[in-house]
Amino acid sequence: MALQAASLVSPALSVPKEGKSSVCLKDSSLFGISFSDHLKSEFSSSTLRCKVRELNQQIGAIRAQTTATESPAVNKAAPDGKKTLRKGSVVITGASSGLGLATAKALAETGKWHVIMACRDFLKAERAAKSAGIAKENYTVMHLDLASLDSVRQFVDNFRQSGRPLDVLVCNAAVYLPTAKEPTFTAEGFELSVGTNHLGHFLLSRLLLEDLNKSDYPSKRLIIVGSITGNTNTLAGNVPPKANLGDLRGLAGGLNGLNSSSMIDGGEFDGAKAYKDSKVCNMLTMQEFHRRYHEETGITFASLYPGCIATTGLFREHIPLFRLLFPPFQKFITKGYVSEDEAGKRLAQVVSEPSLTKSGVYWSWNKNSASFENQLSQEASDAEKARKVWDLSEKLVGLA
Ligand code: NDP
Ligand code: PMR
Repeated sequence: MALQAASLVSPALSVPKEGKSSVCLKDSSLFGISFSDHLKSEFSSSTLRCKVRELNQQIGAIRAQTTATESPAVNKAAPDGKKTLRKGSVVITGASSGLGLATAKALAETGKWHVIMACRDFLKAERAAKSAGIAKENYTVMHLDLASLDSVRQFVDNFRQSGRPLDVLVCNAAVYLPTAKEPTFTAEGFELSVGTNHLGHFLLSRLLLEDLNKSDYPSKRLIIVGSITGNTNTLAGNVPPKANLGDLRGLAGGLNGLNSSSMIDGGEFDGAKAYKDSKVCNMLTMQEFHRRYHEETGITFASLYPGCIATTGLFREHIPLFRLLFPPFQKFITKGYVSEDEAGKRLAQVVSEPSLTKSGVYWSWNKNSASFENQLSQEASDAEKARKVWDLSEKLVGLA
């Protein structure tokens, strides 16, 4: 059924049968349209964005000083004599739009969670929270730019100063740059997609593990959002360019595009592949965390594919025609589409459902929206590769 989709698009785009290699899809010819006309002029807006970010950082630091008082997870002296659980405290990265925002909303609505929205654009996040109708007492916005390791460390300091406990961390933010002809880089000079989606989150979660460990909440969790497109054991994961970390030579060289490739496998830059590779790193990192820390800390480590949320900002850099056709394609052809609301409820389950406490698991949902433990591809479940990615990432983010 899904294969019929191929006939809707240009002959340059041929869909491979599972497990078989195929003609390489050049992103520049997706739907038969040249992307160059659609590339945005980044320059004029970037200076302005820098200034806004500086401002955001300052506001973030001030905000974090509005200290919240820590209370034990179980309040023994509730007025009616019953034991009550305090509000859970969850950090969600990239909660200013899409899945992160929908998850923040779903959790805040229960009245059982305080959501720390860890976002690179303070004002956007505030506006998003307001327009989603999240009540003021249920969220705090704190500045975090995952494309800067200094910002990650600053966020951790600010969070600690806020005095809030950390019960659940959700690594959700991501960038996807399918039309980029040349790589762009994080503050430390890592290719932007892997630098943001993987390395920024790697440092954040490594540092915050200590805080999670201190929490007295009954179920502590670290969740890293994965995706079907990083899993080559699926049809979606076989749409070229396919994820492939190779022998990690580019990662070992620092992904800087100077004395090393900007791609993990050492190949030519390809923005769509870089995103998929970053998702493989996300799923490998979750499992490596599980192997290293689950037994000792009792923390649940999990990943998930929430469904295809074809309407989110993730596709903002894609050509307009893709953005127009992608939602109906996913709704009517692949039937993999989910709304932002539904996807938010799914991730909220992984945050809070007592039935989803199993660690080391990659969750997915079936047609009836029931969760199940899914199989990762061979590469995304390769323990040896996970260990190597962990060791190399430690060096790049300055932990080793
Ligand atoms: P969105 O673009 O709507 O959300 C991504 C969020 O990440 C935004 O809030 C964005 O901030 C934030 N972000 C980007 N760069 C940074 C940065 N440097 N520092 C801090 N935050 C940053 O996309 P989605 O909601 O779709 O994506 C959320 C997650 O879901 C991602 O991990 C993605 O891989 C995953 N996913 C998405 C699927 C889909 O079909 N959409 C399918 C499978 C997985 P800002 O608002 O400022 O741009
Ligand atoms: Mg894909 C069951 C089939 C299925 C599913 C669930 C997805 C999800 N996709 C499927 C099939 C196909 N896609 C087929 C047959 C094609 C060829 C026509 C196709 C194409 C396609 C493109 C060009 N799909 C895409 C793109 C993107 O640019 C998206 C991407 O790879 O982002 C990294 C994407 C996606 N398809 C999905 C999902 C969930 C995505 C996007 C998001 C992600 O992984 O985060």
